[in-house]
Amino acid sequence: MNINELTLTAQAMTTAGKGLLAMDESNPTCNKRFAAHGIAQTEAMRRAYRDLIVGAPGLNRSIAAAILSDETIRQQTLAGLPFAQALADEGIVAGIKVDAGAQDLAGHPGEKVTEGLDGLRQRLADYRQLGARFAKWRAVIAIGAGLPGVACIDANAHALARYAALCQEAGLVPIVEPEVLMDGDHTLGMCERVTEQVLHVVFGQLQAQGVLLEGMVLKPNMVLPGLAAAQQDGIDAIADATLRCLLRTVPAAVPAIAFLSGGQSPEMASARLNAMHAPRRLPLPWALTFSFARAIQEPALALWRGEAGNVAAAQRALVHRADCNGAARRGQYSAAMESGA
Ligand code: 5MM
Repeated sequence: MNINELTLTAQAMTTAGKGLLAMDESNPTCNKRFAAHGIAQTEAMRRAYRDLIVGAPGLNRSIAAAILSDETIRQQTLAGLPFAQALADEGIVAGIKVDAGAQDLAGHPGEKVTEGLDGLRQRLADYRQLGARFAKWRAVIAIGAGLPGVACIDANAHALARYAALCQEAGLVPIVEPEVLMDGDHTLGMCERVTEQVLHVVFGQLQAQGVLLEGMVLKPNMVLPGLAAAQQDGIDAIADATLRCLLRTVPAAVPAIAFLSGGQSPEMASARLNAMHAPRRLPLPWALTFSFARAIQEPALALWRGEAGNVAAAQRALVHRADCNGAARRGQYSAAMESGA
């Protein structure tokens, strides 16, 4: 393990004032998003869309790193550059989603375990050759009647830790993403309890597998009430619950925490991240930033609709959302940034 390289990469990915852009949707997920906007679900259109993103002028002002999918890291931009190279040329660190998706957990209805460890050592070596400097693996944890169970949390935490150790062996910084889903009518308090339990188990497994905390990034959910919860708590309650949960569970040696957006509206994701940087909540032991997919991409995708004539407008919308989140990371976001966007 090259400790120096891992530490420097983790710091570069989460450098001050910037965050990560998740553009690693698998083909089925990307196609689903395209279908919602009437966009053709083809490899050429996925390439054109990722070209729009990577070529957006000013993207590197607020984006330090971008997560690619297997298809994209093997493609070239429309100008003929490998996507990882095009990102590197803009000073954006390229990474790769390496999990093989969440499958039903045997014997545990309603629960999933993320697969993809078989052959991972070789795939990581290949991705490094293709220009990746970090990787990402997402586990999903559902809240429901009797859920999550211990078996689901343990299985996912164990897989995350084994993935992370393999990444560091290969010289790639692992993004460890245990996502507690927003689906359901659970309370903010329930999400806090489950997220705390999950993170305790995840960090126990990371320690057991010998993962270097200084050379990883945590990508958790914010602590939120369920989408169908009767009480939708305010921004300050969410910021307090999220920070209380993270302060209880995430060691200070971890350099950065980069939230997923998980289905929040773009504006709410920015506002909640911003609230966590209010002066009265500082200082925090780790950098606290974003690794959003939908909360950065959705407005741009809706504008693009697969039309070449809409590319410039979509790029402006994308960079606007990135800049809003860059500002939120500094505690400088306000609703006024949205007017005239
Ligand atoms: C939770 O999903 C990740 C963050 O995205 P949001 O900010 O939209 O919540 C995201 O990186 C996700 O893991 C990728 O889109 C890949 O998803 P699939 O399910 O296609 O592997």
